[in-house]
Amino acid sequence: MKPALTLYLAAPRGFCAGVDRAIKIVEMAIEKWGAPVFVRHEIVHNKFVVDSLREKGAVFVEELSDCPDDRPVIFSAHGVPKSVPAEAQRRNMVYVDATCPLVSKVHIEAERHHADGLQMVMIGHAGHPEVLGTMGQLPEGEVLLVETAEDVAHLAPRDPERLAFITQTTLSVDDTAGIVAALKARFPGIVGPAKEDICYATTNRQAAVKTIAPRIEALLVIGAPNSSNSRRLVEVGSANGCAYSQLVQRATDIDWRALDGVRAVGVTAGASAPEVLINEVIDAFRARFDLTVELVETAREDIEFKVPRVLRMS
Ligand code: 0CM
Ligand code: SF4
Repeated sequence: MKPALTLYLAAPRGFCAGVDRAIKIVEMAIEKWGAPVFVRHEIVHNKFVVDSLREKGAVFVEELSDCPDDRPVIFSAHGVPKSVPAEAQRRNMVYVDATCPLVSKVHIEAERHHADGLQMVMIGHAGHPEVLGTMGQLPEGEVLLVETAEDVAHLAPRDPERLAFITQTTLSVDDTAGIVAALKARFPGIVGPAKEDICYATTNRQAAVKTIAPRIEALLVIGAPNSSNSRRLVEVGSANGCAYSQLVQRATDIDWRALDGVRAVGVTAGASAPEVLINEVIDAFRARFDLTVELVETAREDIEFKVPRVLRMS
């Protein structure tokens, strides 16, 4: 006799429109130009996705200097500093930018504020490729980074009256609200978006976790350790009362002993985690438990982004 367990499956979960588009860009580029097609940085932060594309002919590198001049190169969904396409142009390379349009939107915001003479404060995680890409839209020193509300006290802007803020797209909605409040308290004239620049997919996936958190004893988030939005989902689980909130890359990562005696578990997936891995996790639960799967849908997503024109032409 298998023990009974209810699995609350969050919706939305998994792939967002930006990830879907970025993966399509790599697949279509390989179709158009043949292998190898180079990709600067993991196209999205998921080993399974990267491995499958590698099998089709993608070569993943960290820097443009690792690419030959005569093969196409794709820039990852997280965005790149301005210097990267500039260098590709200088080398006469064929390149396709798979930056998510919602990240590009933040790049444009930063440029607009800069043109208005404002210095920027970016809320984000130091070293994350999206942060490097967004900060790299403006000259050195024009974007000051804050990671926490405490960092706000240490900011030394050129002119405290001439500031704007932008954010990484994959932050915790609740933590960011606290940092924005600290910025507004110290710099009442700071200009910014209505709330922050967190994308719809990040917002919706966090809201779904908040809804299932009171019903579950454990939460599993399918995603990679370098995926910011996935790690934020684990934190949202813990912050909303889930004592065991864990990131797993796939079913083989599940610590079954930690789930001993648990009768209600939540499952979600970061924006870069493919549905096959979610199904794999559900199947692993079905093998061990008398399983009931309950879908908890807190939003519907029908947003789609077009691939760049160069790939739409046959
Ligand atoms: O930014 P993050 O680390 O969450 O990236 P990801 O590849 O896991 O998710 C999709 C995106 C973007 C931008
Ligand atoms: Fe775009 Fe958001 Fe998806 Fe990142 S998580 S690719 S910003 S939709």
